[in-house]
Amino acid sequence: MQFKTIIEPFRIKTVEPIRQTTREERERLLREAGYNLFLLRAEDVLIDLLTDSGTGAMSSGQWAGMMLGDESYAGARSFYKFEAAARRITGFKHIIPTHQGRAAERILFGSLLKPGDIVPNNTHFDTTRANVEYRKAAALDIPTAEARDPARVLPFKGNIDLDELERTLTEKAGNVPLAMITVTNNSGGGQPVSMANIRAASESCRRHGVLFFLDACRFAENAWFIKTREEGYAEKTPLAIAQEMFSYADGCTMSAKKDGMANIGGFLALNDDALAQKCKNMLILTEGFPTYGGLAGYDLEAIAVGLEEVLHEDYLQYRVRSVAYLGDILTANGVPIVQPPGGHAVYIDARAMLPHIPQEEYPAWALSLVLYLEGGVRSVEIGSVMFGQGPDGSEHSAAMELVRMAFPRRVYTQSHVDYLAEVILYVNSLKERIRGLRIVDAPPVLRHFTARLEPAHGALLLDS
Ligand code: P61
Repeated sequence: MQFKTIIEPFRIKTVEPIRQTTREERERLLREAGYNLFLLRAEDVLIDLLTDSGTGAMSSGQWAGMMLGDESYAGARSFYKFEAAARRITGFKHIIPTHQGRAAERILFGSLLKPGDIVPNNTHFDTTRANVEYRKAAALDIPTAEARDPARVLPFKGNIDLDELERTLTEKAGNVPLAMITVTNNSGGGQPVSMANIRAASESCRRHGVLFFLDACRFAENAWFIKTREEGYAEKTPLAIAQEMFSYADGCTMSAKKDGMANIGGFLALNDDALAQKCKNMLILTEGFPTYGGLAGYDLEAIAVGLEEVLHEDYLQYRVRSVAYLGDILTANGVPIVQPPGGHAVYIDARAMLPHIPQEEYPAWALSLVLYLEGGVRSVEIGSVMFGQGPDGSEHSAAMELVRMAFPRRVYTQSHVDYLAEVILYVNSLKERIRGLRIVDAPPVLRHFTARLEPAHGALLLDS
């Protein structure tokens, strides 16, 4: 290749205006939203990095597919296209559409778990943990020890701790109906899992007669990291790598809002006939008939095309590079981030950046608010507001205090990222002045979505 600039591998056919607000407006909006970024109106956000879930831009191929949507209740043509696309990648026998990832989780765990069971995972994402705990089972996070050090640069920090997995399967025999690996490891910094780790975890589960599932939301990004970082995979296509990843599993849950490149959708896929039947029965109860599962025919079409496009090498190269581009600027300027940058997001290590704010005052939450206040940027806290509440309502500190800036797929350009970097570096220059918060009001589960907070030190987010 003669030129080294990695360009966005698309041109833009439709645009959506974004709106500038003033700092004074944002100060008021934050107060009105109970200092919770989830409670802002999206039109009051300039650059929205709350999530990469369902926020991507669809391609002309996907929009064209939407017009082909077959809206028949049973046996729609769109379902068979969707099923073929998901099966080509995963190889699983039963492909069960759901309206999004958490519906697949609820159905799977509802069919498999009983009170007192344990589910090991490299790291459960919040909805996965909540769905396990809702069945009165325990969600056990066992990432590799090195993942706990945000500053360490290693190729596969998403790996599961294989010794811990083996110990859990041995000591808790009879109480572990399934083990999971989340690719990439979202709560752990968007870090990839190596093929060797997936293979070994699968072998361990098979030896113990325990089902092994992938939480496959970001399978294509994980495949790209395997291609570029793991020996023996450089010459393989992302599709072949993804197929190998899935070949070690008995099934997967999938949110098509991520690497399905769609705005809504998901699926549960698995091989076991009896379990699939049980899951389909539950699907009919709350999601819909098994050939649409809570989705419109046009959604199934968009996902079918998205699953094909997400494995294109030029797309994956641009995707991972655009995240690393921000990570590199922050690192060069001394902003502590989870290293190396992940596949879908850059995570600022708020505990390292704001050592003066105790975890009980939610440093990552505070930082996310100041990024909005100063630059109109919306990120998400992955820390003690999101994960600091036990199923019994008790309060404890999360393992890490992170601010995640997730990149919607194919939405922002390099100048948006340059602006973002400028905002973060400016906020970094104010960091000693940032103050913590307290929770005023919160629901018993998944509290970060609706909690209301207030500055813990008078009316100040930023001390003068
Ligand atoms: C996200 F603020 N993730 O990362 P669903 N597994 C994994 C996910 O990342 C995931 C789901 C399962 C989101 C959306 C989100 O508090 C939040 O299709 C690894 O969203 O149901 C979703 O898939 C669930 C954002 C979820 C949040 C919960 O941004």
